[in-house]
Amino acid sequence: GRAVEDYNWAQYYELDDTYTWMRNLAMKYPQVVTLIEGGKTYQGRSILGVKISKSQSEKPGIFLEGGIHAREWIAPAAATYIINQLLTSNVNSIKELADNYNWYVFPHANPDGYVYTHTKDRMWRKTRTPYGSCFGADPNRNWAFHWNEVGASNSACSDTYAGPSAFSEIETRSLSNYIASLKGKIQLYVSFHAYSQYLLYPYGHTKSLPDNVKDFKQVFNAAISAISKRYNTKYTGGNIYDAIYPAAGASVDWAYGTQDVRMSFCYELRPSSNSYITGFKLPANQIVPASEEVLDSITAMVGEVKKL
Ligand code: ING
Ligand code: ZN
Repeated sequence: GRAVEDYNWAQYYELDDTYTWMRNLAMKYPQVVTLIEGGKTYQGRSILGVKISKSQSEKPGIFLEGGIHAREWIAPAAATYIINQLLTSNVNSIKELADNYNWYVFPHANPDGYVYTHTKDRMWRKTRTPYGSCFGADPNRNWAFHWNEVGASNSACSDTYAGPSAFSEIETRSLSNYIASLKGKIQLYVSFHAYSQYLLYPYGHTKSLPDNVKDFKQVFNAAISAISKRYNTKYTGGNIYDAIYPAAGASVDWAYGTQDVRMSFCYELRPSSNSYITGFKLPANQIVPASEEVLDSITAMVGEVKKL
């Protein structure tokens, strides 16, 4: 096995390398890191996560989901960066995040898809469940909340295929069961995607705004202000339906709409949509700055949620 020290954020990793790193973390920090199998994949892989908890006392939980779309490689990289910072940083604000919250971090919500982007097709987005002559449902259109009402496809060959039914994919079904098992413990749910530099909040299935939209706007403002401080990176956004496009069956909507998770956000990470960089192929030398600024943003987000 590779030593924890050999893993870094100067490159993108294959699934097994990151899983080895996570397993090694659990061995290196046995009092703090618990390895979680949050779910399974069609091809039999684990959806591996870590719980980071610095004491047994009851604390609010923060759930981070990365990699639900296979080709958005910066998403799992940012998630692992945050895991590492929570465990090793000497910065006071980050130490406080680690001390005062229980963290549930799943860098790879779609492992089969991620492996496929390394072996066959760099631009793959979906799961790898066979559907006739095509493969995969969009795991961010498959959650059981206003499933398939809008912004999803009924064609198995489409990149936004909703699947034959809500939670048809074992990935979303099993991970959602794990999340449901945490019911009442999650204060904030964050989903990492790419790209466009947007911060989004519910809903995706309707133009109607969540009842606590005032709180969402307050936290949103703090979060996008913080994300620009370090490198002047501009994020915009708002409610999913208006800020990007109608899209039903997303994880953030399900968490907010069915799990009493009152704060649920999605980051569309670097690059911006008008960048010269090809969207999903963010150069590896931007993993660190993109992750630093999103951790700045989450720090501000958590601080603002605390004030509500
Ligand atoms: N964008 C997201 C997508 O699933 C999104 C946008 C986020 C929709 C949250 C609904 C909820 O289409 C990318 N790039 O995947
Ligand atoms: Zn995505």
